[in-house]
Amino acid sequence: MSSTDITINQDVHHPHEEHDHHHDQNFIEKYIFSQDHKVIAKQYLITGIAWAFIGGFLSILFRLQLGWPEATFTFLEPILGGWVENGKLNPEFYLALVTMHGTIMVFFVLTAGLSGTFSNFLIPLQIGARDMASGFMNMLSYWIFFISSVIMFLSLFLETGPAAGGWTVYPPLSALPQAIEGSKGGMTMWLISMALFIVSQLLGGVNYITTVINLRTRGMSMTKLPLTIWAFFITAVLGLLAFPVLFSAALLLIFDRSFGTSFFLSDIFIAGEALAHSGGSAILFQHLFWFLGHPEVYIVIMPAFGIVSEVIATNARKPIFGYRAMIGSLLGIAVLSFVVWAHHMFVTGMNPFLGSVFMFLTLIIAVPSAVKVFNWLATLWRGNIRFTTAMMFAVGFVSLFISGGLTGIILGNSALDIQLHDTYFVIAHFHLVMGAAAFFGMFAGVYHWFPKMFGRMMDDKLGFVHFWLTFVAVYLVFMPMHYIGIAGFPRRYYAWTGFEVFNGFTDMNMFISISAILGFSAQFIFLFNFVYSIFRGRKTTLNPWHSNTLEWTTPVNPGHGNWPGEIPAVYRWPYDYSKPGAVEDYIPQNVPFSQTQSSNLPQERDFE
Ligand code: HEM
Ligand SMILES: [Cu+2]
Repeated sequence: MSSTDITINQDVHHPHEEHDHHHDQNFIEKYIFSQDHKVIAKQYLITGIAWAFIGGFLSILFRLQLGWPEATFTFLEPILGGWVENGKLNPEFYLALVTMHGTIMVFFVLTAGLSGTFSNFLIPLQIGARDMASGFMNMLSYWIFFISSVIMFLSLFLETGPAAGGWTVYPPLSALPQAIEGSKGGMTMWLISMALFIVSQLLGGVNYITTVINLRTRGMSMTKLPLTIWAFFITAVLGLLAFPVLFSAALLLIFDRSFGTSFFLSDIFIAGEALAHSGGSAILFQHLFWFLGHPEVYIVIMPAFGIVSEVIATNARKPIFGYRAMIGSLLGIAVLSFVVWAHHMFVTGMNPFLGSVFMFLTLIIAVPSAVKVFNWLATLWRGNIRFTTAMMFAVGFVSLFISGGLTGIILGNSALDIQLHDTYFVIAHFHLVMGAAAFFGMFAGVYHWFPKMFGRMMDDKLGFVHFWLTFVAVYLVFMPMHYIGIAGFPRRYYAWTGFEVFNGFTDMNMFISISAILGFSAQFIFLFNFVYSIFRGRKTTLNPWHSNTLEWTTPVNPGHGNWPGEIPAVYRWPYDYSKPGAVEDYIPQNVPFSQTQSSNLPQERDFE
């Protein structure tokens, strides 16, 4: 492969002179099988956006059913074929829709799309490296993800439909191919897709970790790293430790389904007939799933923590408040996230004493979470705030994280959770804190780093409309869900009109569905702005947000290798905003102290 002869050398002074007139890469090398982290980041981003629209569309389909349970939707027939009969969704297909929606959003959009995009884009640019430690493995990681997502997508075209066991694929539904349509071929494809996805995550994660540890530029000590990099780094460690557990669970499930083992099946009778294999435990699968599953929710949110810290500090023109506490709380959350998994299993009949241990550990997570929230608020406090679109989304993120985090404290109490488990209260909790908040982090990141990615600016007016519609819609969708959830409204029910108690919620369900359609439609404003701005957006200047981090010291359209000459050395931490005595309200990390005499007053961070 020709592009491997680009030696990316950290120490040579002008490694890119020869690179520029090195033989021309063809289209495929440059844009398809690229090993340039910036191109790979864009591949992740665009794939993630495509998945987000597919995943979102699926949720609109099932919201139609929930919002108008008596209506017939004949217009769906040409789109969905046999899955709609006389304008009614097939109930099993409903379950498949919920499953695909959750899987796509959690893994393909918020894990691969969010973490993959920004870890890839920012790690080398912000630490001062020419690329990832292994460009080849990085490319492999994207393409394995891509293949895995295509396999998932193709399961939509199976006659028996895609997997229908929920995004957590609990056995026995997932282990018995004869259980329902959605536990047939679709489930096998789900498991194979996830196994490949995990391989891609591990390849990516090893690369991120190695790069952060080994390829930092001169002067870039760990305590001078931007918080984005800290967040991506810890996220990668979480993935590396947690994903293999789901991998083994998926493998064992494949064995149970296809090779007659019984890891997750116990004495099960189907139509009075005992199952041939017995002796396993379905609960074991839940332990394995949630040992990944809980860290996973932080794998989703942590990159957003990092992005939001950067965007808030930059646009409040203030040093981030409590830099060390921010790192400490990331580490604290990371460690704790491994010891709370069973709070998803309070109703599995576990010993109440064990439940109280998990309750205790769960509630402690609120402490580092609150540290982060208070530090963001303290950074905003008396800031010289610029309301860019990215800033709006970052502040929106803080709002959503608070709203969703509070209900986590309620659910963390095992006695309360027994009431609330598997109701819409849980749906509301995790959609606010992980679904919507993580999306807001992603939007903040896209609007903020778009100029660096594409050399042009996104339109702020459209950005504002996009923000406000999305922000309002998110609350209109998820706030009422708490209410019906407390009343016991269950999740994953295809039809609820048969239950007299729930018929009082007809209007509310319709309201939620209308809000969801509004929120989904608003995303087309983003899509338009994104695509239009890539080609027609206003051209950006070198450092449009007057930011301190290293990515803004590269050319507007950096080539492979990022800096044409030497990589800049780093002298200061990334948050020297509005320093007393300074000429400008920002001093980039690569400015030596000798150039800023007047602002070199003893300041907390200068001694590091
Ligand atoms: C103060 C912090 C938090 C606490 C105490 C907490 C607690 C809980 C508890 C106890 C449950 C289980 C409820 C049940 O199924 O009956 C739960 C569900 C969930 N939480 Fe949280 N949570 C917190 C923050 C978060 C964050 C930050 C995220 C995501 C980034 C998140 C994502 C989820 C998800 C995805 C589920 C539901 C999974 C499912 O059943 O499909 N939580 N949370
Ligand atoms: Cu959890």
